[in-house]
Amino acid sequence: MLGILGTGGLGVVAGPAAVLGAEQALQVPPLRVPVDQADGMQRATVILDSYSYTPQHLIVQAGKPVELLLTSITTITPHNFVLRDEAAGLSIERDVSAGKTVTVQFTPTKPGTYAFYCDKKLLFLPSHREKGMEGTLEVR
Ligand SMILES: [Cu+2]
Repeated sequence: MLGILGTGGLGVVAGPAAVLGAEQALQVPPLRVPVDQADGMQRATVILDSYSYTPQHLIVQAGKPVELLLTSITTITPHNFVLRDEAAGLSIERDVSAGKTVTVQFTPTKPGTYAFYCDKKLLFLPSHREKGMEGTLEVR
């Protein structure tokens, strides 16, 4: 009796555990953007690829300046970085050509969770955002 229960339990645990492992391998944890002691800037590099931002989730502190180095690692496809929230005073739209690095600076003042994304698209095709090129800026 005990033997049968034990085997059943193992079977149930093995399935979900294997699936979890596969998901975790694809995820990059949120980045708490560090404050540069030299100039007080919250500075991070964000890699742009087709069709992703890495890290995809950034955590910053309100009231302190942020500098993002947007680095494209594509060879042809141009991307951009759009972060817009009128109520929070955020209005950023910057093109990042293939293989280039562009710097954006802003100071978030209002805590909240904001989406950033790439709105590039070719005629009739879905936008890069629709292909998953989207990320989260969390302001605390
Ligand atoms: Cu794009």
